[in-house]
Amino acid sequence: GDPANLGEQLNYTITGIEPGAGTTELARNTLEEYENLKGWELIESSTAGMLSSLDKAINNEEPIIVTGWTPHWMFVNYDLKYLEDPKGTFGGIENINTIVRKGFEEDMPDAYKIVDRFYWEPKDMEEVMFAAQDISFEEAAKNWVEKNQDKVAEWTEGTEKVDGKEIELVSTPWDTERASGNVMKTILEQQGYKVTLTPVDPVIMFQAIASGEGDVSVAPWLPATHASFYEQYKDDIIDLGENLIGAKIGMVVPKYMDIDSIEDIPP
Ligand code: PBE
Repeated sequence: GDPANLGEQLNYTITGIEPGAGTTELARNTLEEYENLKGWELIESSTAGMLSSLDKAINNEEPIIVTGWTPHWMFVNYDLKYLEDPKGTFGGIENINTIVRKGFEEDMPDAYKIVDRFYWEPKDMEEVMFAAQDISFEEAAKNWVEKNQDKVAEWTEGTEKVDGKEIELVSTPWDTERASGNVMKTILEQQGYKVTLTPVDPVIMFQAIASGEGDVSVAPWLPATHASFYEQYKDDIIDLGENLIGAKIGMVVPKYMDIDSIEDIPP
């Protein structure tokens, strides 16, 4: 289609996700930072809503601009592209980090060692996420852990099994984190811990670890996606660094659209 009419065709809207997502905050900043987006509006709804709008647009070969991220099956099921982001408002390559509450190392040194060593690749996370399209995340995570006992053995090496010690694992509700949360839960359970996995909004996740209500999270997206939440709580949490490198967020469009950059979106 003719990019000049894009604004009218899309009613000057970008299809967003949950208000509490880091992606949403960065998308709001993006709309402020790019001069050409001054008249555009971010429609905040839900991931499911965004995906159904995307599916509908693609079935009708209509234009659509969504906020999207990787890893995600949307890039497997559809021909999509990230819009270039010359101002870098969505960050670059993202990591997913592990954070723990202060005192966790002293209270549970063995569990601390395990979560500190936990590191996997986007393809591992994708394996769990894609399997979970047909089975539950719990089952998909258990299968992954079973298949990867060599990796798990490296993470648990030299630690002792416990008998029902409780761990509060805090996560977020997206598929990426349902995958990592259930994998970590399965690993810790295998070591004898009793694990509660609670998905909450990103800001609540940081707050829970900072207040000590939560013990561990493997869900923070950094350095950009959750930067403002991280800044707010960084003095009250322990950051154990990346558990995955190579995530990404941004504005995403079907490949058949004639724009390649956020700056190509007509005002
Ligand atoms: N996400 C998936 C989340 C984190 C994981 C990119 C949609 C967000 O806070 O934006």
